[in-house]
Amino acid sequence: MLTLLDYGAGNVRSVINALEHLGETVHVATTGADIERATRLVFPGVGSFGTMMQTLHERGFVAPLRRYLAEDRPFLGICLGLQALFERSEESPGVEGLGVLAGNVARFRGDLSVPHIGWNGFVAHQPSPLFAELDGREKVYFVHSFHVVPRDPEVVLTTTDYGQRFVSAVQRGNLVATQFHPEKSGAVGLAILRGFLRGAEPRKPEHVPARTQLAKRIIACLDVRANDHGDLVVTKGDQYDVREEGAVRNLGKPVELARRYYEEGADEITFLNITGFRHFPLRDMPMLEVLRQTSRDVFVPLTIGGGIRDYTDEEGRTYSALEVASQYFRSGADKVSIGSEAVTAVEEVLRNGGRATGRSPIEQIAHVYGNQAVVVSIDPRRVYVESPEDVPHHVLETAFPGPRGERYCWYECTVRGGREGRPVDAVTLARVCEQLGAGEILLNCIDRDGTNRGFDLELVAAVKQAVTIPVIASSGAGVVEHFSEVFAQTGVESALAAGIFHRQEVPIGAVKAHLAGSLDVRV
Ligand code: 1PR
Repeated sequence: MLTLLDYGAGNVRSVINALEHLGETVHVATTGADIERATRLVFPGVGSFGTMMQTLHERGFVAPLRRYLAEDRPFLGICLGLQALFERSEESPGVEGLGVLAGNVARFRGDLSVPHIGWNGFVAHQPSPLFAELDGREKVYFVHSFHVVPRDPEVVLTTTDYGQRFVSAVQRGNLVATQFHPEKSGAVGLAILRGFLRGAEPRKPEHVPARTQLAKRIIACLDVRANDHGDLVVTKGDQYDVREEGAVRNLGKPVELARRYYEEGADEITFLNITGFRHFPLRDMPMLEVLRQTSRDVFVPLTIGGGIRDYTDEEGRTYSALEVASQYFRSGADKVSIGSEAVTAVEEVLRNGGRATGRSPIEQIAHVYGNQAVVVSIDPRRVYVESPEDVPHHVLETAFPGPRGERYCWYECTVRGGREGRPVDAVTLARVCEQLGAGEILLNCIDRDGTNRGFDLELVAAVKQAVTIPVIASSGAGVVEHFSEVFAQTGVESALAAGIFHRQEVPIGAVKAHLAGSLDVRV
């Protein structure tokens, strides 16, 4: 019996989807006895080490899990399901892990963007059933801030380079566990899962890279809303105006387009529920259904944004932003993206003399689901000024002077889909959101959105320099050179586009082929 251990945090749905896609029937363990009965056990995990261990104890999973592993029955741990096997983690000092493997879990150190998010390679150190169909050149999807440090070198299955070399999978007998997410690693990940499920003949891939490299990610973004007939459509604005001759532009159906982008090689897919600020998303059930359907056969990370905020309905029932996010995760999202509420939270921190309140959606969602699950989406607009002293904001000297020859500008954050400007600049917003626990910044730009004029490199560079979390450059991509330009000139980890992909002007494959000469990409 294939059993999945669900301790209630994060997106286990995508692991179940991947296993079902491979023809398996998955039993979800709800008691220790379910673990006893398992013949193959999969333990995926996201969130924080401490919360995970606490829940494992509360549900009575710890002793049966230790027994299962002591008997060397087939086990696949994923992400925190790998880290749980060790004695302790720097993430949650004082909390004991399962201690099945000797060693601990450490945070990435050094001058690196953390979390380590994206597609990286692996160096195989021993034969494994997981490698049955691989040749060693593949890339797999990672998202984590901590990595395991085993004391016994014999258990090391793979290593990966990210600033330093770290252990990215372990194996001992029938126990195998990966830091990467096979369920989010496209066809390669499905092949890895198949190797485990079939108990394939252990094999070592023929290609052993000298070192591995994190790929630059290309993200396809789908702005979704109901059109005037009430159908949920993918739309696209020009500088956020999605209407053409009065009607909402309709560029296709969300699930179909997402599938197309997956097949064309998108490294990640983002859905933005762009009227989420108006309509409460838990009422907007079609959006949850879009996620459910997409995650059934799209095996790359899915991010969803729009309407993540506290809400009170007509009957006076209150929903927290965390509950909204939880619904999104349960429906298949790997990350949520917060727009307007991030601006509100930062304004509150600034009013509070720079001190966090602990109440913001960013803090609450990051606490439960981990920083890597929280993206902050910024919608800034350029405002020109004569001199840096004119405004109390982060001001840049620009190579593109304003209409009256102004040589300086700042980027005003907006809320409600660009409808309302707020007195916070994008650089400050990104910095404070990082402090609050955001794991990634999705940096749009209203001036460039839909223009095909290229990313606003000045904005992207300023935000990238201000934070250590990964930054996604967005808005304005028109030709493949815009991608190489933004990677070369700003150092961002990923770039997002919408219009050129929807209109099939520039296929994702063409972007990757163009980048492949000079940068590492997943092909
Ligand atoms: O404020 O938490 O409810 O989130 C709302 C989300 O919806 C925000 O992330 C906000 O960016 C997004 N949004 C709101 N209104 C619009 C609109 O277009 N009217 N879309 C909107 C934002 C920008 C990008 C776009 C890139 C690339 N669209 O998503 O995909 O600019 O486009 P391009 O390659 O065609 O230039 P909340």
